[in-house]
Amino acid sequence: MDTPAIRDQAILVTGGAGFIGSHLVDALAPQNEVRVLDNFSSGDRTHLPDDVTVIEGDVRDPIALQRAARGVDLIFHHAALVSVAQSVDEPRQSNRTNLEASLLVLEQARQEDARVVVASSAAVYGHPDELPVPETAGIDPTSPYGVQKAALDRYTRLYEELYDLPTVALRYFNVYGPRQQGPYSGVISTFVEQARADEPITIEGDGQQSRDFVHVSDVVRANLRAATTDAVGEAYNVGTGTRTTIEELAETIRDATGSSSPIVHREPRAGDIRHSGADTSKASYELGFDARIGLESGIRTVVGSSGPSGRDAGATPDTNRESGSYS
Ligand code: UD2
Repeated sequence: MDTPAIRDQAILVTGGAGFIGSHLVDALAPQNEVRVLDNFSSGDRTHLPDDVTVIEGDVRDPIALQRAARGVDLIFHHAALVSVAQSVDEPRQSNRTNLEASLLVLEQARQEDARVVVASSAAVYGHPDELPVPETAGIDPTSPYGVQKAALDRYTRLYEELYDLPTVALRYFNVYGPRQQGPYSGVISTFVEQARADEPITIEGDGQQSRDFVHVSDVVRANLRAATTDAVGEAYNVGTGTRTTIEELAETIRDATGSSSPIVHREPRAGDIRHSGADTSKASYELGFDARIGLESGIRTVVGSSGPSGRDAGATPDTNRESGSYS
């Protein structure tokens, strides 16, 4: 199914200079009036096209948010503190950004009568008790980050039930792609950096843990579908339905980079989730979303990108049939 075009709308993307947000902005900017609210704590100005309005401010600041959201038709809420480890160290600080500020966003959307699409997470499932995990599985987060996303996810759906606001929560699995950078960037960008430098590729634990890696251009397409669907007031898994072990991933990345890096093992990460994989049927049937980018071609878009920053890094993820185009 083709992704419906979104045009002539006033749109706010919170966290729009960040990894996922900036790819979404790229897809929306040509045909809409796009505003980005970002405090640039991890976002990068060079990732933004020229024709968007940038409001430099914190999503926790009601004045900045009000200014950014005035008159919008649609809000994509991607501003967050994404580090699970940081949420364990500083639960109140991450709660302020990930939950309290998110409630401000929902309230602002209510005032503007704007549709809201929020970034939820597979973290809501904790250690999933079934695989692949469907949206009906138990919500049992194992970190403050997961608790915050679970509450946001529920609030988002509640705003549809209580106030008739069109809302959608997207539960991202392990998102990767160009522009993923910084201290908490995910295993794929870490392994690619290590392989490029011919340094050891560091697997934490035995490498038999598995993840569902979904390319950022597929995540953008899921957002565009969520922005137009009639099936609102729902949460959807955004993954590929395919799991890959971390060991397979290390080998694939070493091959893709032609690196001579050794693959080494170190201590497993405390509290690591063993297996994570999405049941994608609800997103497929109700949202019309199916991921298109396979892991090998997706990894090529990371290897082929010009580095962590720069607009070119994420603009055209792939050129083959599984192209990273957003439509
Ligand atoms: C992902 C999300 C996180 C949250 C969580 C929910 C990312 C980047 N993070 O965390 O936001 O939603 O899922 O469960 O998508 N690993 C290595 N070597 C390294 C780095 C990582 O072996 O140098 C392993 C790590 O121990 C883990 C796996 O790779 O088993 C994935 O780690 P990650 O940090 O990329 O993502 P994850 O699944 O912990």
